[in-house]
Amino acid sequence: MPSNDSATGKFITVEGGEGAGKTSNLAFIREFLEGQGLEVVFTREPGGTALGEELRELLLGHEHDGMSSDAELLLMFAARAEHVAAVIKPALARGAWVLCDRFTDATYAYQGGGRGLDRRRIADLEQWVQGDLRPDLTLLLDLPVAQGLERAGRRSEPDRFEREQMGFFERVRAAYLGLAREHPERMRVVDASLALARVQSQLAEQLAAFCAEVET
Ligand code: Z5A
Repeated sequence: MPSNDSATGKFITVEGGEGAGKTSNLAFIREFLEGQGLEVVFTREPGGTALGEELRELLLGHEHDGMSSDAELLLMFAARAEHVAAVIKPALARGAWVLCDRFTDATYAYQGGGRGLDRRRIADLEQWVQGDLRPDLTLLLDLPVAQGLERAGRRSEPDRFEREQMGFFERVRAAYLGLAREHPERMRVVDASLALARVQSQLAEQLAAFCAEVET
């Protein structure tokens, strides 16, 4: 199992494309972990710090609609650098578990897959900003793009990413599934196309297996 060099806590990330149901399931995951008696630090990307939340507004808002893909990538990692240093590493070091709504897999999927940026650049930034820090468990909520867009369409005003076209989201999904094949030791694909109760039973199963593995 991948681990965080000096850390004692565990780092869990949740990923997925448009309308995959991260928001609908994060509270469930958090409650599951807290039910195991764990201290859980719940956070998100981009964001998670005062600086990160400001960068999130720049990244998701429409004030800079024409931002270059390179600027977008670097802003994601600027937010991440602050988040890793100020929140994630300190929490893991004191033994807390960190539950993060998106992390670097999202950069590989959206900036790498979606925007077509060279993944070696992403890998260089990942190494620079994170060192050896990688998630211990990543739950990937996967569903067909059309179904996710249909679900997301029921919500309010689309952000800068949500305005992208079908092809963009197909590339994002393909990149996520490629990452899951590349990292079977930490990534678990959950079928998010099913009814919420069935999605949550898959999540509970994966979390129980992970907690059991950590205990041994
Ligand atoms: N981004 C990036 O490009 N690079 C990076 O490195 C990072 C992020 C870290 C913000 O992410 C954007 O940042 C994101 C990628 C980019 N852009 N996009 N798009 P975010 O996570 O904050 O935003 P989001 O992807 O739009 O997630 P969300 O708002 O949390 O939505 P969701 O989690 O995908 O879905 P939901 O709100 O839980 O559910 C959507 C609807 O479906 C809702 O009405 C639910 O009631 C319904 N739903 C959920 N599950 C079900 C089931 N099982 N059945 C039926 N209906 C369901």
